[in-house]
Amino acid sequence: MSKFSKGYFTMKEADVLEYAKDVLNCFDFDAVLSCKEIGDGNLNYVFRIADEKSGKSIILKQAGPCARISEEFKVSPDRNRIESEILQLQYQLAEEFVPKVFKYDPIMNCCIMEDLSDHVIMRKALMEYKKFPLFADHITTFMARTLLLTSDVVMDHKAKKALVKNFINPELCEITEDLVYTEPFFDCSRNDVFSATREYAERELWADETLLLETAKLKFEFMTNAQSLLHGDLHTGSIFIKEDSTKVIDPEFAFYGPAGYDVGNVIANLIFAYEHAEAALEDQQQKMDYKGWLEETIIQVMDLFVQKFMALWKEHATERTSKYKGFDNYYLDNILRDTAAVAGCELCRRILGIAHVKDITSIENLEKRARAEKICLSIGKTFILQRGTLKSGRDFMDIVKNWEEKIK
Ligand code: SR1
Ligand code: MG
Repeated sequence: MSKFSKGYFTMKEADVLEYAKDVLNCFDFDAVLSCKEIGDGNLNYVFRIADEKSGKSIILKQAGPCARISEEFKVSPDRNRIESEILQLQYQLAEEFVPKVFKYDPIMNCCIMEDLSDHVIMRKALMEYKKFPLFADHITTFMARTLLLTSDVVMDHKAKKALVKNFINPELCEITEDLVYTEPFFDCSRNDVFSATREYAERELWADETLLLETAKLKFEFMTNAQSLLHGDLHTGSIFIKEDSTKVIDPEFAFYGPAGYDVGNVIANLIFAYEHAEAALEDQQQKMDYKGWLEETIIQVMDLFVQKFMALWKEHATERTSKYKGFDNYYLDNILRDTAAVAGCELCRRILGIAHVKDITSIENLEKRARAEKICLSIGKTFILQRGTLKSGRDFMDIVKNWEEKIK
């Protein structure tokens, strides 16, 4: 009996090599295998196993008993089942944009998937000022398909409820409820606030009762609106990209929630890249050019999402009442409202909460970092408070540009 069938333990590189030889039948008998842990996320361990001889390589991702970022977060390794299953489901819905899963191992809580080493993590690439002209088109196809085709508008309602049940993800949802909707909006001990930003946060966010009330409403919507099967953590660190290809990875936060959660995360994280370029680029021409591309991308993400979602609706809606005149616009309006709100929460929580983003923390000039943080917080607050009025990509960008003008 192999040590891998006796019971779960967290693997080191040497164990993964042994696992590849003993359990996986995907390499030649004379393969010359090497293994490296390459994960840099907050939760899991990611190993790349490569055969020097054939050039073949795969990824093994294992969930540990707690989060990498802090042992305080005890999260069941069953999240690896959720991740493997949703990757397979998303592959059926949007094959071009999802890595292929080869195997899920419920004992070792790991899954084996396609190696995407010819792609790079999008956040890193954006911080190197790379452009991806196909990104807006790719990500909007992925989101429109995965969000609409898993909803009650299209699915048989009993089949959809079975998916809701299968993707109940209480521990990972609790992380989002705490880290996104609660802790950034008060002086929580787990927050990690840059000293030059603290006073601004106290005055503009924590003391603003109108804002706090809105965040409470949003938290309850997140917890109760089982609208679509979400990716649940769709930031630029969850996207592998190259010029002609976009792959969405790391859906372990998947569950049935408000569709705007995914769209809002994409928008907020593009804004982090935008503010990174604003603060870090010295060359004015390069800054204008790169921010111009990001602006166009943000606008396209919003507007293409709307177009594709509505086109898919026409083609796939099955629920009788969803075809009543005006219901499609009502439904989309709610998603746009949630998109703005979630983008707002994400902008605030990555500045004040425990899990930051490198786009902002890597800004070396501390005054510029403080300005970038205040801009993100102000955009975030405005998105939350004005969420009912943002209907197009231009509406989002007007707010971004307005705050850049105001905060010097
Ligand atoms: C404890 S996990 C912290 C953050 O990392 C993940 O990527 C999610 O964004 C989560 O909120
Ligand atoms: Mg992740």
